Amino acid sequence: MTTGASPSIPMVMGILNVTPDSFSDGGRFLEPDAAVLHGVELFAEGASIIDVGGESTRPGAAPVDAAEEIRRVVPVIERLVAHGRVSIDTRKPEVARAAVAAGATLINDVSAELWTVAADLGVGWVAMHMQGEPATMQVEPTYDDVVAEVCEFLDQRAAQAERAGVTEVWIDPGFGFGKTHQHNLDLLAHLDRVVALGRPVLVGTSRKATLGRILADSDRVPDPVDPTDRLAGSIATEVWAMHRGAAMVRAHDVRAAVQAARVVAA
Ligand code: HH2
Repeated sequence: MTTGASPSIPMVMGILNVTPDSFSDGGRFLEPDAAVLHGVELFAEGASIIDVGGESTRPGAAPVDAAEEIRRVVPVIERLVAHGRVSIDTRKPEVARAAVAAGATLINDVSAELWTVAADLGVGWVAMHMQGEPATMQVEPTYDDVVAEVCEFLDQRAAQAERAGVTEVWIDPGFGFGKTHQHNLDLLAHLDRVVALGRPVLVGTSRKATLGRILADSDRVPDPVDPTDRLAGSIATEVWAMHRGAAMVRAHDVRAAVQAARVVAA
């Protein structure tokens, strides 16, 4: 049974990175067979949608050219769409077009630049907020008022997309994308203001660095807790986000996130 059909149960977007260098699952699903198998598992665990990505956007990640990104994601999407809904996690119009031709129906766009592509292709679009570029975004993120600035940006981009004719527009505050530890916490604390913008909100905190730091403090260890050991922090923040009104969370640990969503809804 999946959570996708009920509007009252928050949805879970399962993460499938077909990359050698993603921060928590890099290299595990680079082979198409392994990627498809994992995607099918995530659907079975209750994911409403699987987000396929061919370029890591972790801080400092090296950019990938469009041809290589397409080579990674298209064979996986073509096979995965038989099992459920697929989104493409990309910043490149060529990759978005190839992914939609392969069957993806949502463009998850961390650059928030591709709304005309989504309008043209007649698919959904996620506008995520990012300050700067992945290569340098964590060098010195600066805001006067992070919550107000992120809200204003997302509201403008969503309105632009709606005017262009995109009928399914999601907004995402972009946890960890050009944000300090405190910026991330401020955005989570005031997530109700993002929800109040009136569009469905997606939140991606899964296994991210801010959690590694909080969990290290809780374990009284000096170094951030390893990404694969951040489940409790991921679920805590996902529950918080769902309770504040997020309609979907983007998660590596789909089974636990789906269970959490059901408990929150109950
Ligand atoms: N986070 C990542 C990638 N894409 N998309 C949205 N909408 N929101 C997010 O928070 C988000 C995202 C980064 O996580 P991951 O895909 O696990 O890592 P990497 O970028 O290293 O592949």
